[in-house]
Amino acid sequence: MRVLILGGDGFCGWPTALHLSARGWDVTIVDNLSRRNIDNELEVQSLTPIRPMGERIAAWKEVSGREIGFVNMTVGKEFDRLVELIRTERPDSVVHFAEQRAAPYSMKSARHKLYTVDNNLNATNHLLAAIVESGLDVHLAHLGTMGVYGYTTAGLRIPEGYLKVTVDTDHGPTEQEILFPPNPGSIYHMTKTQDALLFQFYAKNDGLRITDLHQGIVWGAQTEETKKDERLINRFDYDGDYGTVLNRFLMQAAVGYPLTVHGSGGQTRAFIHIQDTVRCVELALKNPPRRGDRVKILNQMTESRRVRDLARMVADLTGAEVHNVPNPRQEADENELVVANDQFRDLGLKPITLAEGLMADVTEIARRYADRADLTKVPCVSHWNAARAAAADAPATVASTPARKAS
Ligand code: USQ
Repeated sequence: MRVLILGGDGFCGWPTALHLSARGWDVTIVDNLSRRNIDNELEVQSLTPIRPMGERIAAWKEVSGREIGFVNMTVGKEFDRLVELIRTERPDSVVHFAEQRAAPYSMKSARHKLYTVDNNLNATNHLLAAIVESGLDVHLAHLGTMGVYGYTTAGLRIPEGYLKVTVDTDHGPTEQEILFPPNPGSIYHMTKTQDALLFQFYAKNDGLRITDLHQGIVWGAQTEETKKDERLINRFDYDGDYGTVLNRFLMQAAVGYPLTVHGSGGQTRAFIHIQDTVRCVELALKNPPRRGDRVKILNQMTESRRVRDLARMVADLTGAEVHNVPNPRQEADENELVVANDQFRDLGLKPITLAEGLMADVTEIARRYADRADLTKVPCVSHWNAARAAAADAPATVASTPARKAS
């Protein structure tokens, strides 16, 4: 089976490429290395020493005996090359990670908003149009986000993409299934809600086979394959733009930085370990929709947690201090989040849940590379609007949780 991994140099893309290659897939990575360029722009590096793409691929060949191809291409800008690549490679599937994925980065300035919309929507539309143009029957699996649903429970278990509604018609009430109403909380999340409409259109108009994976917040750093050799190590973001909440807390604990809980920490979010991310992508590729099916939407998460509870777990594990800082984001202080993930469970996923051993693993990696950390990059300085920026300048009004001494 052949697969193109668009965005295969990133935090989810690289371990997915290795996971599929290890299971016998013929993998080609397509990436323009934009994530590394953003590191240069932000003047911060992955905590872990990721290697250049050529070295990564050579190390994988040495370790596994397997080849991975690499094409340097901007998916949303080089349409003719993309069509040619699909025609030449004739992949069974394409996995689409080639989008700017950080909400805070997308909200930094007008320029970052424009870049995120331009990059993400063009990548998705070019890819869909290129698959149609190639004339081949290629399954597309896209990495979407739980954030398309917003984080309001509305008293229901968030379904997998489609919502049953009853509509009053001239013939009385009738039942329909509609796309779950989008409710994005950042420009980045908004691009994923727009992707969903592109998918609906191309599935209906061109019969494309599409799977959209609505993923929660990924935590952890390593998978079975990235652990095999230091040259295969995955990236680990800890900065205020790209670092995600649990990995940031574990890293902060490792370097003695008080855990940065935004506001009350009552925000509930969905989580998944990076090892489960790669398993889910494999399961999705092995179970594609049939031609003519509607877009298949799966919730790719394994558990929901409140931010302050995560901070408490990390503090209990490591003795870290917890600080409540003004929230730079425009988001609800408190929310419930109950999510259906029956499809992956039915496909056989045995979810990894937050366990001390795995959290300790991440802390151990953070400790190992602590001297690479630039602590000035830890605070989140990207504000959702002017009022949030002004609040950040004002003296903090939210009290800190009493400090615990490091053991
Ligand atoms: N938060 C803190 N302290 C921090 C960092 C974050 O309290 O130091 C809070 C945020 O305010 C937010 C929550 O933690 O309430 C999650 O923030 P995050 O940075 O971990 O995640 P988010 O910005 O939502 O985005 C991440 C990925 C994105 C993915 C999304 C899945 O960057 O690519 O789509 O998680 S989800 O959140 O389920 O939509």
